[in-house]
Parts: sequence; C-alpha cells; structure tokens
Amino acid sequence: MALTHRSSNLLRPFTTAVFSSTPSLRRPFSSSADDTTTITIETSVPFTGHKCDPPSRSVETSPKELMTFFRDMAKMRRMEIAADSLYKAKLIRGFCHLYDGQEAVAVGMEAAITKKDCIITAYRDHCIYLGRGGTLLECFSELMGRQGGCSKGKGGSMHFYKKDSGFYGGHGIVGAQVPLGCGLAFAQKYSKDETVSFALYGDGAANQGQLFEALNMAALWDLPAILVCENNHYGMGTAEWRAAKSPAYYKRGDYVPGLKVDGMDALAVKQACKFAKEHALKNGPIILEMDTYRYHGHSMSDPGSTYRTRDEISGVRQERDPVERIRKLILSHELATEKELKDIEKEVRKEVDEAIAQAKESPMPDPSELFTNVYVKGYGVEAFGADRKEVRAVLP
Ligand SMILES: Cc1ncc(C[n+]2csc(CCOP(=O)(O)OP(=O)(O)O)c2C)c(N)n1
Ligand SMILES: [Mg+2]
Repeated sequence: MALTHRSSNLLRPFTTAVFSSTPSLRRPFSSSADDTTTITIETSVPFTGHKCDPPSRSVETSPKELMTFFRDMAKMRRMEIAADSLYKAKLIRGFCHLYDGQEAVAVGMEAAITKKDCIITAYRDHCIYLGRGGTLLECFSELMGRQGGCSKGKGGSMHFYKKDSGFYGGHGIVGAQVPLGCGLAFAQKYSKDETVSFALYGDGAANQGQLFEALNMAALWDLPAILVCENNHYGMGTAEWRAAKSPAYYKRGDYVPGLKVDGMDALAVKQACKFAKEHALKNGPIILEMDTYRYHGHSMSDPGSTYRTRDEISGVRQERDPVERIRKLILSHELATEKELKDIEKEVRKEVDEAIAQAKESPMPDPSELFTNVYVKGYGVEAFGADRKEVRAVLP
C-alpha cells in the first residue's frame, strides 16, 4: 500500500468563484484612498460543521487586508526559508520546526481577533509569534540564541513568547499546550473580559489524552476556548490515517461543536476564527480543524521526503499554496501588478537579511543567565554551551 494512501484530497484546486461587490478598477496598492472598499470573496471550499451550522462561504475583505495578507505571508515564508539556511550553516542549533505552507492559519486567525485574545501553540511557533506583532529581529535573535531574542536567547526555536500581545508560547511537549490554553480561557471567563483563547495543536497531538480531559472541563464550564487542530496530515513521519482511527478532527470533540476549514485559504481561516470567537463567548468551546500542509520536513533532521512523494508536495504548492492564492486574488481584482508584488517580495527579502545581520550582532546570553528563569536550582552540576567550550559554569 502506498504511503500516500488517502491523501489524494490534499490536492484541491483553487476555486474560480471569486466575485467583488465593486467594479474591478485598477487600484495601485500604494494608494490608500479606497483601501477599505469592501470586496466579497467566496472561500475555496465550503465549511463543514459538526453540531453547528457553518458560516457563509462569502467573506468580506478589502484591498488593504489582501495586501497585508500578501506581505505578512511573504515575510513568514522568507523568514522560514532563511532559518533553514541558518540552520544548515550551524548558526541555529538544536530543534527547529518550520511553518512554511501553513502561513494562512497565522494571518487569517490574527485578522479575526485582537491582541487581547490569547494564543498558545506547540513548537512550530515562529510565524505565530510574527503574527502577534513580534519582529524579525527578535525571531532571528532567539533562533540564534542571542540576548536580543524574545526569550532572551534562552528558549530557542520552540519557546517564543510575547505576553504583552497574548502569546503564551511555544511548547515542546506534544499536546501539553492545550490544557494550558483552556486555563487561559478559564482566566478570561473569570475576569469577564470578553476575550477568547486559541490553543493550536497538530493532527498527531489530536490523539493525546490530555486534550480530551481539558476539553471536558472547558465544555463543562463553557470556557471561551477555541481548539485549533492544524492538520498538516503528518505527525513527524506518520500519516494521519496511520495514527488516528478517525482523522475527522473537527468531529473529535464529540459533544463539542467543530468546523472543518481550508487552512490554506487565509480568508476562510479569518471567517472561521470570527465565527469561533462569537460562538465561544456565547456557548463555550469549539474545535476548528485547519486543513493545511507543511512543505518542510517535521524538523531540520527530517528531509520530509521519505514518507510522502515529491509529487504530493509539489502538487500542494501548485494547487493550494496560501501565498499564491492571495497573489491570484490581488491580480484578478487588479489591486496591484505582478511587478508590484515582486517588489514587495524583494523588500521582504531585504528586511529579513537586515534582521539576520543585526541579530548576529546581538551577544550570546551572559553565563550568569544560565540559572535565571528556571524553577529548580542546580546541585553543583556543570553546564556547557553548544560546543562544550564557549559557555561553562557550575549550577549554584
Ligand atoms: C508527549 C510527547 N510525545 C512525543 C513527542 C515527540 N514528538 C515531537 S513532535 C511529534 C509529532 C507531532 O505531530 P503533530 O501534532 O501533527 O504536529 P506537527 O509537527 O505536524 O505540527 C512528536 C511525536 C513529544 N515532543 N512529546
Ligand atoms: Mg501534523
């Protein structure tokens, strides 16, 4: 049996059903005059609901939002490609899980919520951090273990945080962030501040027991918790159908409503997250299954080509790529020319290169920092830096 069994639905072509409420006039992206004009776009595929009536496929957007989606996703894509090179050059060490392919989830979710709403995720966290308003400089500094990083260079790739805009990490234990996310939702309900928490997890994590325990409590107490299953169809090298008896993750909450969403379509993600926020504030938890795809392997040690075919990867790139989808929408609505979009990509590339150069100037954490922000103090244990020479200290 081929390993890609049951994955043919990964290749779903873009819809051609795109319509606008305004005449398709040429609007240069640099002009802000009609940036807020309403454009109505149909999502690529309909939403599928479980114990709820799904929202409409017609999503309202604007030239400004589409241009922002394009720029933000291009920036995320470029950041991850640059991280790949930095890893290969040994400037990033340890774990590193890249998000390219899944960008529409990060930008679509942000477009539906505020920074008072909380997000918590697993280790594939770089782009979520950027979406929360983090800078490229903080990202690259953290990735390279520098003081200028969002966790002062002590967290690395898997542990990005930004509490001032409701981002609670960056977690390495599969599934463990889901109960924490429900705890955030408990605090939000307790303080009556009308905000919600998004707890992101993968299709592999969806089989974890603690997820169901947390969901039970969230449902009992009507917590404003939105569980977002980023179904990229693989947990490390294991295809979803080999790990899950039912890979219909949006239905796996049983008594909790769910929605299946095209996670490669930023506008569908926005619509679903808006719907979920309204639902969660009124009725308690809901599950969103985002049908998405990661182009890279699971982590830097996985070439990502032994358990899936190259045709599958290039097929998704050609048919469903989230950046290309927005590019096509912008071009078909004549909001910018191909050249203008290429120029944005060039600008983004420059921003990324500059951030990397600046991050390299940031010093490594001081050895005295080895023992701060940890729960348990050492017992005279010796600690070393990555190369076992540079940083060396004895835990107090
Ligand atoms: C409790 C636990 N078990 C196993 C691992 C090893 N592990 C790390 S990632 C991963 C796969 C998770 O896949 P998925 O939830 O689909 O997320 P994705 O990597 O696809 O984003 C596993 C088994 C772990 N980190 N924690
Ligand atoms: Mg997965």
